[in-house]
Amino acid sequence: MPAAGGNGGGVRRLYHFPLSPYSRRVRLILRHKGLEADLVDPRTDAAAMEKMRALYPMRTAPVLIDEDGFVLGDSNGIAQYLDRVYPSPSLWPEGPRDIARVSQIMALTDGVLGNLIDLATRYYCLHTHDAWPGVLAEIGGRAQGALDALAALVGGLGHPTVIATGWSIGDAWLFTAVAWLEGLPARAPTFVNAAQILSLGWKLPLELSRWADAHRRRPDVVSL
Ligand SMILES: N[C@@H](CCC(=O)N[C@@H](CS)C(=O)NCC(=O)O)C(=O)O
Repeated sequence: MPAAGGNGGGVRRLYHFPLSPYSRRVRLILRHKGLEADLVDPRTDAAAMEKMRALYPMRTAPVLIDEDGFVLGDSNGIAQYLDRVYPSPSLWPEGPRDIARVSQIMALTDGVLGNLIDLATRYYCLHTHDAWPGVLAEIGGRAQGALDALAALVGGLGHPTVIATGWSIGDAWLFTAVAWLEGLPARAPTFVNAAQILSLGWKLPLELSRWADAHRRRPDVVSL
């Protein structure tokens, strides 16, 4: 959709939360494609937060305003848009087997993040309700199931990246999620959302941290 009250044209802008995996994966894609963007952190600017929320009805970060004025929310939507409008270099693999693997990793990763974030932030005010243990078991259990499935997937790869030929969008999705989950304990003393996410009782499989080890020193990752 064309930007309503966008950035006036010319400058690509990304509303982002610097440490959020959803925002970090979009920054990785922009970097991969050599696209510059003016980064706006709405958590440090109430007016920017209002503006971002007005631009995308789901009221979440990231939101991209591209140079042409098109406005997109949701990291998946932004990724699809960027890959079609700026196709080279692509982060998507070729071939059904690799496309299937990458797509599944992206869906499982989003399942983990969405379920944990929903429980620990958006619905956390219900945690004293009688029904909460059942909801936590089901929705948290799905997140744990997705984490375990991701661990099994990367455990059986036989190469450091999700597809044999190198870094893909599947790696960007999974790496930023693993790094974010690993970073929660350090943030918990000063960031209540992190403490609440940790309180849900999930466990990050060791295989996922081991898998991430191979990618921590990538220049694009380091510069995030
Ligand atoms: N499906 C969205 C999820 C984005 C999302 O949940 N972003 C979080 C940051 S981690 C957010 O904006 N939370 C603020 C809120 O929900 O009010 C995406 O892929 O971009």
